[in-house]
Amino acid sequence: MIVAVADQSAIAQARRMATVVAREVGFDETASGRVAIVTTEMATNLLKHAQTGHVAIDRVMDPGGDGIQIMAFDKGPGILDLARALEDGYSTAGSPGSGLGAIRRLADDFAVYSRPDKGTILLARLRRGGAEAGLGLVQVGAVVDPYPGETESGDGWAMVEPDIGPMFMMIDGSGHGPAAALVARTAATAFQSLRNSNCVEVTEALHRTLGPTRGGAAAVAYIDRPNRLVRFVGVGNIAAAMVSDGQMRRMVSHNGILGHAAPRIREFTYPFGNDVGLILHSDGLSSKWELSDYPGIMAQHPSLLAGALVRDHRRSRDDASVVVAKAKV
Ligand SMILES: [Mn+2]
Repeated sequence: MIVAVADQSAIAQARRMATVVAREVGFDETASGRVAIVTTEMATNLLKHAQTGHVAIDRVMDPGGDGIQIMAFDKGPGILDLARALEDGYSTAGSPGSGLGAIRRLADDFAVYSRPDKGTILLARLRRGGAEAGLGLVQVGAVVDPYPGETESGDGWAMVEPDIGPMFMMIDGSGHGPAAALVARTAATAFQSLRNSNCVEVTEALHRTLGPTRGGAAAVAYIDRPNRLVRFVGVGNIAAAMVSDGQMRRMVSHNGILGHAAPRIREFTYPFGNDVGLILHSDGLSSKWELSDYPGIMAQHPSLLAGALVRDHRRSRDDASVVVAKAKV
């Protein structure tokens, strides 16, 4: 969920939201306290250095373990000297400046993407089990933000990591609110229980499962390591792209509403080279973006690109979700 930060009251709002998610994840008092400090520092930094921006709070569910992700993004002046900004006691705003150094110390994962005059994306993750020690062959970053005024999102995503490679599913339940959220939950639960690496069979199974619901747009993407292919099935409007060796290719979906009308469930394959990345997002984001707008970002934590796309391409009247993954090959 995303909070717009333009004044002091938004700092408390972001902190409250983070505390709720921390409780959902099962953090104890001490860990929840750390989450509150990190969120407060990040929101305060936005006001100080960029005047306005957004804080995104997301639950983390990936191979590194359960936790919470707090991201702050702005279109401010950028951090001109990152090394210096990370020093304790240093602040460009002339305050005591515990800022970035404190956030980095308290977080299990910390990353920054900043460009002069284009703004900054700051990532902090805190995990129940500590740092991303359990992180295996895939690194995942995501942001989900409900329709304005709704508390639950009709967009959702899930991943499974069969022995042979990671597989991702994104769903955009038709409409918004509780009925759309039911679609998202139903699809995620079904996807995780299937554990089948055949994208067409998975999509057909989701189509049957979603029959009694409103249905929605959905995509399934599988990084098939043995065959060095990304396998992709898309029904309806989920934007998808794969990245390898610095080149991005958009992947093809067919029209339809999964659960109701899915006239073509067809797999497309895209070969990859020395590395592979995956980007999936719902139509809560415009698809008019280029990876070249964010030089070097794929070399960093994938949540930073998710944050950048939400910052620059969020449409206001819809649920929004974006997942970025990087896999070792
Ligand atoms: Mn949508």
